[in-house]
Amino acid sequence: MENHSPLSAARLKYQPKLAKSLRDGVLGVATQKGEKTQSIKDQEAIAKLFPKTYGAPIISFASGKSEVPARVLNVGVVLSGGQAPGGHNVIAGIFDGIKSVHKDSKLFGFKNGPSGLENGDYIDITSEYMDQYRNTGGFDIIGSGRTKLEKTEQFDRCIEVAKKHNLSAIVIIGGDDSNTNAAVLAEYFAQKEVACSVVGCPKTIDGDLKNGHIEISFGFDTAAKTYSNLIANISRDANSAKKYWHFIKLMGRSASHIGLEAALQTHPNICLISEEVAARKMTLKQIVNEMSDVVEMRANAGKNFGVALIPEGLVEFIPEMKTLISQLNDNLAHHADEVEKAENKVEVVCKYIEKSEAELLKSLPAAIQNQLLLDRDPHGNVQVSLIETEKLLIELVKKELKSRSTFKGKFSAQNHFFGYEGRCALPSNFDADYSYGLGFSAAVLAQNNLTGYMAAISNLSAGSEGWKAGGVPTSMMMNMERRHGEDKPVIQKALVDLEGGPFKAFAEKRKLWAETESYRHPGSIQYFGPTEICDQISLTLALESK
Ligand code: FBP
Repeated sequence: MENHSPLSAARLKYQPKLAKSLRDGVLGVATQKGEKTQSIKDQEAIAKLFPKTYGAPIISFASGKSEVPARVLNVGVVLSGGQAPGGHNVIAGIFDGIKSVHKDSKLFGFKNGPSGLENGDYIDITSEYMDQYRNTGGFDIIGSGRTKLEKTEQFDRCIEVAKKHNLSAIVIIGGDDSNTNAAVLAEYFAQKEVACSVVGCPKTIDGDLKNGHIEISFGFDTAAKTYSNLIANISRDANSAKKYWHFIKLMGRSASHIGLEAALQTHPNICLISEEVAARKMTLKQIVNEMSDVVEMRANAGKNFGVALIPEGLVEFIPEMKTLISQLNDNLAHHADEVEKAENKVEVVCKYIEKSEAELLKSLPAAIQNQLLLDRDPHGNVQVSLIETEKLLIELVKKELKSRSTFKGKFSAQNHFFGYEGRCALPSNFDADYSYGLGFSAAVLAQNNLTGYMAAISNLSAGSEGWKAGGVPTSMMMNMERRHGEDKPVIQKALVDLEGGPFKAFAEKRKLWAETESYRHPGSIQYFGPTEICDQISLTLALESK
């Protein structure tokens, strides 16, 4: 216990709250089957690609008795992609679930992501080992990775591993891409008549893996609450010192769910929503002008301070920036050497891209030009998440204000980026309970030999007493999308819905928040104490559930 603080030691003993139907152990769960299902779009194409698993019914769990007799379950688990608070509890839920079926059941923790499964590299998760990780943040119990399981050779290696260890099921804990790959793997196993289920669990702080059946991915709640606390602290600092504007970029990849939730929690003076920027087809200049208008309006009221939230994926949603990035991706691949050697890289690149994009590139600060030209991923693409949008906007707003004869205030700005700070936080009670329930549900799916499903818990705004557990066929969430020049079946990513409750609640208040200091202070996550403080759900989930 020497590495434990009093709080982390107490959290190890926390017993996550389970949906009623799961409380008698896996063998005390009856599975009820719904109607034949279909995918949200492109039904014919997806049915063809998933002949064995397409059309499976939605499964709901009820207190009762499992139809399948008790047996030893050997289950493999994989953590895929970015860390999200609750991952350890999914594993704890699977562990307790399969042990409730048979004490000799075994959990194989495949190490460092999908590559561990493919290579058969695993940790035997024992009771003592599991107990060190209950209710903790992070993915360090087995590690995570971003290897994609998508090629036939990889699937065949997974079959060898499944056979070698006599696996009854593999649980893949991941985001939309990893769950898509889990569904493809499930179909492959079914076609090859491998008696091993493959099921998924919805993970990502980004909150973009949700739909009519999955209300939210685990991890979003804790990450958004962690950032909101930091933002609220900064707001109070800004309102105390009254001398800085704070431009804060928030992780979340493409979607702006994290930014929107943080705005609802903290009431900043400005919050950009990428989906709105795209819908309004805003140029970078327009964004800068609107931000500058708020800075000037506040300066006129004697307030040379404020807080602005910026979603990580913003640049990709600005149509002209998107075009610039795509032209850079194409042209840098062909002229990499020439650009690399050139003293003035921008001049060289501008020879190859369209005039309007060249002008845009030249108008950007030098540091951003460098990020656009130099930071490339292994496929040669610009790494959009590394672009320091918060610094870019500070520079451009500064320039814009300087050009305005009407601006009489001061603009002194600090930049921040919150991302990794929230991904491994101690899971909130919501995430601890929810992810444990997801893991337990995955164990029920495994016991019942159900494959191609995602564990699902719904009615989340009703408190754990009202939670409904079950499984949803992953193929239901799919549509066809163009990826690397090919049509592929993928789970549809959920972006912020501009007609949805959360965005509308924000849009109604943002003018007031811009003008005033209506800053809200949610405080840090509370783990022990009154339910209304410790078990509160995200405002996004509450507003979407209305
Ligand atoms: P997942 O989609 O895998 O859950 O990743 C979430 C995320 O935290 C994004 O918000 C962020 O853009 C990305 O991971 C950062 O990736 P990395 O951990 O590789 O730096």
